Amino acid sequence: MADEKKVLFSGMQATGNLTLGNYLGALKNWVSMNEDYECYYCVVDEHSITVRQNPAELRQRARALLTLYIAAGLDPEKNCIYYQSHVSGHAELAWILNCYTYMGELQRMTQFKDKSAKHADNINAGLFTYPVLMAADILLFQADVVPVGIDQMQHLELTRDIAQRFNGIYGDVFKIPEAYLGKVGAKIMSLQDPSKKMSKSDENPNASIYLMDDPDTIIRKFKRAVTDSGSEVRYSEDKPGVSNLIDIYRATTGKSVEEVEKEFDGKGYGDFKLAVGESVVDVLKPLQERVAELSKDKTYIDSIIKNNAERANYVATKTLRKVQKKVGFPERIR
Ligand code: ATP
Ligand code: LTN
Repeated sequence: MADEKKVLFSGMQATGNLTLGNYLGALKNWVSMNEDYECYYCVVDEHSITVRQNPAELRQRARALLTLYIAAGLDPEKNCIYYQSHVSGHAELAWILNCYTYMGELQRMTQFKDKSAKHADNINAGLFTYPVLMAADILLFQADVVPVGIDQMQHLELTRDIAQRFNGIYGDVFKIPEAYLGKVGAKIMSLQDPSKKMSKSDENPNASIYLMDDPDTIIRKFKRAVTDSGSEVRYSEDKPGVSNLIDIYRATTGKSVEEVEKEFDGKGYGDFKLAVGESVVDVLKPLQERVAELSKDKTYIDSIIKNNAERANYVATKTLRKVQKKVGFPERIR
């Protein structure tokens, strides 16, 4: 990896089943950007335990997610793909940054408000400081760019504020990261309620396309997708259901809004929904096949996990030691 490349960092939680929203809003962009950056793709298992998890399931999901990163086209020889929990610098830096983040800032985070409403019986301190751990993830690697979906923009703004505050006190320690939003697909909406984002934690399985759904299920879910009054396939604010399906179709086929509208001119919603479903099957089928193939190669995946954790640890420790020195922790005696 050439030294002059800019750094890209991103991550996903190993909670629930990944959706088409995760793929089109994040993973797909990671793949399209990865040649131009020095990339770190993290499975953020430490973030996952802010919501109660079944340990065996979390372990299995974390591995499946790491495998999915590779299956999606991220080459683990060229990109650093690893588990957050294997690099202790994440938690260590998060602790330090907690002391440079205000309660008021964290109280404003909409994800915290949403998740505390959803998990009212377990509003733990980790859920509250979740964005600080995310800031630590990003700043530890001196990332220039962070590709995410729209829902993570507020966390990214906070990351920048924390970094600027820290730099203001101690000099230039952290690179100030920029968010990267894809042109299409940065916010895929629920198929059952187009005012809500498609989410892996939605209780209604028909609201989301899961990346591992089989073709029949995918087609069925699109057929059942909520559309709007009228019968025209047109992109507009008063047609949120149809517009969401157009966005999905654009993201899977690369077509423009005009091309899509023209293609379905004079045709009804039925034809359109079927075409969207088929385009999603075309994207997900090869991905699923590759996941199945890769999952069989335990030795290969294990070697990726080991080597990449070492590489990530090396880079993370460099930033961590610098920060520890700045805040006044005693030097290590060698
Ligand atoms: P949950 O719904 O359980 O909160 P999530 O689906 O938001 O989880 P994350 O692991 O938090 O999943 O997100 C991983 C990445 O996918 C993030 O970059 C996020 O912005 C993106 N993402 C999630 N949902 C969507 C969506 N509906 N449209 C576009 N991008 C999305
Ligand atoms: N908070 C993100 C996941 C996440 C992340 C990160 C994304 C954790 N650390 C660092 C980008 C960079 C989420 O919930 N989607």
